[in-house]
Amino acid sequence: MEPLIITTALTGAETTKESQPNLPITPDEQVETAIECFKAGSRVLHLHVRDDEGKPTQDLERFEEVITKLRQSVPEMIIQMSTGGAVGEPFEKRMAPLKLMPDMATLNGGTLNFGDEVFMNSPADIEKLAAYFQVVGVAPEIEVYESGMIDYVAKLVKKGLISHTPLHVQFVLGVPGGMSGKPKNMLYMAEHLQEEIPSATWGVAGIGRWELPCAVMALTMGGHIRVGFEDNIFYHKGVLAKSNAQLVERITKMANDFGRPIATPEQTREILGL
Ligand code: KMH
Ligand code: ZN
Repeated sequence: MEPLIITTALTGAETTKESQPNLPITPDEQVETAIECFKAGSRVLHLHVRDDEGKPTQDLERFEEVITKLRQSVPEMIIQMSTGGAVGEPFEKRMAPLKLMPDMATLNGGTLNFGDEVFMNSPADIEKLAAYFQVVGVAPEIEVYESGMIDYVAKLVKKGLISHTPLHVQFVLGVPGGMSGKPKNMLYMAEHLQEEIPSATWGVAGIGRWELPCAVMALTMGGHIRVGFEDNIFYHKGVLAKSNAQLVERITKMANDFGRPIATPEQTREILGL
């Protein structure tokens, strides 16, 4: 079976220390978490950063500080910076981290209601960001929250606005306002992606209670898996996870039991075309 890539979304923009006391927010906490998660089998780090007050920021200096420390401490981990940021962040600020040449960065495939807010990704902004990815030569990971976003991204691929191959697409399922992580939704998303962008690879980030059901589906379907406190803070219903690494360890154990190998750093780069 295709080796499994586990991505850790360690911090995010929405999760608070109040809700999850073990949320890594300082650069040192983020580096320590990255080391633990790499050891537990994770190969990609989906990175948001926080300011000194713990608030989400797209500040370039903070990203640079973290990426520099990560490259020293865990050089084989693939760093994927967020261009999504927090809801309401100006688009220019969201684009800025690409200047730091991470291995990858996210490219969100459309606008959706995000809880009580609206996560804006206008066609003009998406196309501008897609063009910027090509200029700087960073690999995008496409974030899609419902199936229509796959159709839209496929159009950008056909127009040549997105050219990285194989294109890696993350199904983010369970955001209040987006598609949920029901098995039939996952089957549909995977089939639809295969029809529209046959060469694409995919992973799933199940939000909240959808994290584990989506992971189990992806494990058997040959997709990749994202876990971490950006998406889900619990280990079991009502029981907080002790760390991001604990969530990674569970997926690694499931994969081992199931007989699906964990991707090595080299295999991860090959699968993602890095
Ligand atoms: N924080 C969410 C509004 C991304 O990283 O590209 C968007 C997000 C997506 O987290
Ligand atoms: Zn994110």
